[in-house]
Amino acid sequence: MKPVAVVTGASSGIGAATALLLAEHGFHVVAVARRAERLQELARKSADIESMVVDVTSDSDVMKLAQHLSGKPVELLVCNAGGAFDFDTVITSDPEIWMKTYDVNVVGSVRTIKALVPLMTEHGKGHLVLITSTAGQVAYENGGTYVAAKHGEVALARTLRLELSGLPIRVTEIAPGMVKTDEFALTRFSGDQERAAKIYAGVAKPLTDQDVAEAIRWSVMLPEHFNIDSMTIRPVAQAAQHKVHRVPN
Ligand code: 8X3
Repeated sequence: MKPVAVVTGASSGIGAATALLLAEHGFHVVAVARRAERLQELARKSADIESMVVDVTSDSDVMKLAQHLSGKPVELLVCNAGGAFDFDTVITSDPEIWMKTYDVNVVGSVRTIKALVPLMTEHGKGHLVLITSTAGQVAYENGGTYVAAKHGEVALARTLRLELSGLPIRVTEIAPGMVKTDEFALTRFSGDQERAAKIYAGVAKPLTDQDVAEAIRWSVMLPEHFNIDSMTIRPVAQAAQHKVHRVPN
């Protein structure tokens, strides 16, 4: 039986690209997200992808996922579900958005990890990969909700690595910088295409979801004694969070 990889937030972007790449590299992938149609579309692309509608903010959904996986060789969990839902100063931000951002990015990962680690322990090995962000390393104006949540997710990865010490479970945190996906910036700007496009304006080659998937695949396929604690990846044009080379058009 092929090793099982669970990818959250798999209905688009980095999650979908990762599901496809892992399926090409010997995993049976359980692709989870909230949007059934998109997941089904993804599952049609590979016989090694099955889909399941799971909202990581729902205890009962995550419990259903664990039940479905019970007895299966679960070796990998990619905690990718997340996102930014505003671009606002702390002073003008909405506390509800703080809660939502923290719930999806941090507690959603916690829920899924809590549910799946016992299966990995039973199986005898496992790997938790948390897709954080360079927003988990440095603060930026109008990024408060997302910056705080991503700092939280980094802390989660670090804590887990200590607490799981002695178990054959690897913990990797991958922090992408500027990645151009279909939805990240659009979601942040509530569907405003013009504002979303400005994020990438003049940047020769932002990272793609496939680039991030490749970093995940590489970390996962290293020998089992070899743990990537943390990996920061950016396009060459982004020297630092605030230092992006843009070519005027
Ligand atoms: C996305 C990177 O720079 O928008 O995780 O925070 S950034």
